[in-house]
Parts: sequence; C-alpha cells; structure tokens
Amino acid sequence: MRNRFVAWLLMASIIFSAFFSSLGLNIEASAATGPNLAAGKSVTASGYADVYVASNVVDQNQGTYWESTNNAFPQWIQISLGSSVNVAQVVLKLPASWETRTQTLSIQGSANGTDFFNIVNSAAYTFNPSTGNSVSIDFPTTNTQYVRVLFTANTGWPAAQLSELEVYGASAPTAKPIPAKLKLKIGMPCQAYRRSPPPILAVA
Ligand SMILES: [Ca+2]
Repeated sequence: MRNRFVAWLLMASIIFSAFFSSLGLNIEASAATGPNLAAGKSVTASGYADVYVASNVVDQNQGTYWESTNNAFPQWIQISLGSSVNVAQVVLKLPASWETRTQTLSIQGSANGTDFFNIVNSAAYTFNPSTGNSVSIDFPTTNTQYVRVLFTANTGWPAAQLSELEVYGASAPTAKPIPAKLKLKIGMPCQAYRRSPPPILAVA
C-alpha cells in the first residue's frame, strides 16, 4: 500500500512539473537589462591625476573621464549602489575618439566596501574606437552593493582610464512561449485523443 502511494506521488510530481514547465514557468537564464544603476551614484577611486576625477565615470558623458595616479598600478575605481542589488553586467567606456588600447582589469563586488570578491577574474579588454570604445562584460547574477573595477595594466597610458562605468541588473524571469503543438493538445477535447473506437464486448 505504501509503495503504491509513493509511486502515485512520484507520477503526480512528474505530471505536474511537465505541465507547469510546458506552461512557461521555467526561469530563463538572466540577461542584463534596465536602467544604468550606477548613474549619479557615489564613486570613489584609489586616486586621480590632474582634473580627471572619479565622478567623471558616472556623469553619463563619454567625453569626460577618470584617470588614476600615473605609473602606479594597480589602481581601482568603485561605485556604491546604495544597497545590495542584483547585477549582471558592467559597461566600460573611454572617450569615443581615443586610439585603441587594452586595459587589464577585474570586476569585484562587496557588501560592505571593505571585503571584496572577484565577480569577473582579471582579463585584458580592448577598447577600440571602431566599436565606440565601449566594452560590455556579462557575468552570472551577483548580489552586491559595491562594484569595483581593479586595473593592473593599460597599453595606451601608464594609468587606469575610464570615462563611464555603467552597471546593469538582471532581468525578471521570462516565460517560455507555449509550443503551438502543445497549445493544440491542451485545447483539444479528450475525445480527440481516442485513436480507435472502443472495443465492442461480446455478449455471451
Ligand atoms: Ca564621463
């Protein structure tokens, strides 16, 4: 009796999960979306050169930029998003007309502004005027209050340089469309499933 109950539960579970899955309740992989979470937020940096202050990366003007202290890698710049939020992408920009250069950097997160962890490990990113001197970096959805870009090299100048640091959140779960074939089956009366007439029982 108990085995039959367990078998029934298992079968019911399979049927229900297949049904809800087919209705589009599966959670799709997140994708970056929404407004730039970094716009106008508090920004700090390891240092800056001349007039190229840190706040230039959140003024939404690609022509104004931050430049770190020269000849002193590593250097960093970070945004406080105000509270911990889910993020899934950063977009890094340099002034659109600048000559191409490659900066080596990692993306870090922190809940308190003191203890940082790597969201994206260090890698070399090429900024090219032919693609707007803009680099997009996608990563798995991460909950963090601070987003820091840590620079260790720049082929164009002996300092970290950045004109905009944009941060985007993860999209809400999206529903899968219901396949046309399944829609038809859901709308069909049970009778339509009968492949052949019921057998006529012989009467003794
Ligand atoms: Ca700017």
